[in-house]
Amino acid sequence: MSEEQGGSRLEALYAQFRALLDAEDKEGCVTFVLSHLEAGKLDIVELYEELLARGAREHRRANCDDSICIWEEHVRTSIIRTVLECCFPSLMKERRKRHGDKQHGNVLVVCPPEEYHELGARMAADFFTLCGFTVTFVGANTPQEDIVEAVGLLQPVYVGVSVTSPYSFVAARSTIQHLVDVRNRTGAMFRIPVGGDAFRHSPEMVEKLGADMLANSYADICALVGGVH
Ligand code: B12
Repeated sequence: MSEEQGGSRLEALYAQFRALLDAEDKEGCVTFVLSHLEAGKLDIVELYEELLARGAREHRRANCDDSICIWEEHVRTSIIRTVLECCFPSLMKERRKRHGDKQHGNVLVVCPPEEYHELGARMAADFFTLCGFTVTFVGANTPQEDIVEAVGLLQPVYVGVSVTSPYSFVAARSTIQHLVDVRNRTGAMFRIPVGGDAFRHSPEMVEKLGADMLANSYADICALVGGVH
């Protein structure tokens, strides 16, 4: 299939999924996605990047005049989260197909304290899984002492830090500094990739926060893990 045909196929699928999401039809969303995955009309990465992430970002506010409608965002995020959980068996099947029982090491994915956006972190965690890692997704608003404790216990090769709100940069810097201190003190070799919407307009923050690299897509994650996918 040409790139153009692939693009219009995904546009058509997105339009159908988006209508179900805008109608807050959770069952419809799950059924639509599972049936298309099963029929091979959609793969996991396309689903995450072209349907779910896009659906989260392009939020239609039906019930509020305000520019931000928190309760609607919660409902929409919760539907997307349900779809993600329902796709977990498909994700693991795809990972086994690509990597068999091989393990490329542990990965931890966290959000700094007061960062409540966790959908992107969850998708990044699943992309690491697809690349053959054993992933612990810790999620939103995690105290830095707990992140450090988890690192000591799990001995990860990557500790991914997700930042969506620019307000979280201060907490992210502090968390990353703690991680760098642990790395220097213990001689651990883990790397600290960062990702999330906050870097879209501020890529210079990657270095300012002390992170090792930026990754924002499945392709970026595959590239940073050096072709193990
Ligand atoms: C959903 C949402 C929420 C939900 C989050 C629910 C949840 N459980 O996640 C709720 C309602 C809680 C929320 C709260 C708030 N939100 Co909000 N939210 C959004 C929204 C609509 C979508 C975000 C999202 O899920 N995107 C989809 C994900 C999949 O995309 P992504 O994060 O980019 O992730 C991808 C990559 O970046 C990458 N990635 C992500 N993390 C990582 C990590 C690693 C290690 C790697 C390798 C890769 C990676 O992988 C993903 C897949 O490709 C955006 C609007 C928008 N257009 O983005 C606003 C938005 C982010 N929110 C915003 C704001 C302001 C807030 C609030 C302050 C609102 C308020 N007044 O309370 C609070 C902040 C709470 C806090 N302290 O964190 C602003 C931020 C802008 C800014 N300059 O500050 C936005 C942009 C809306 C806007 N236009 O104003 N929000």
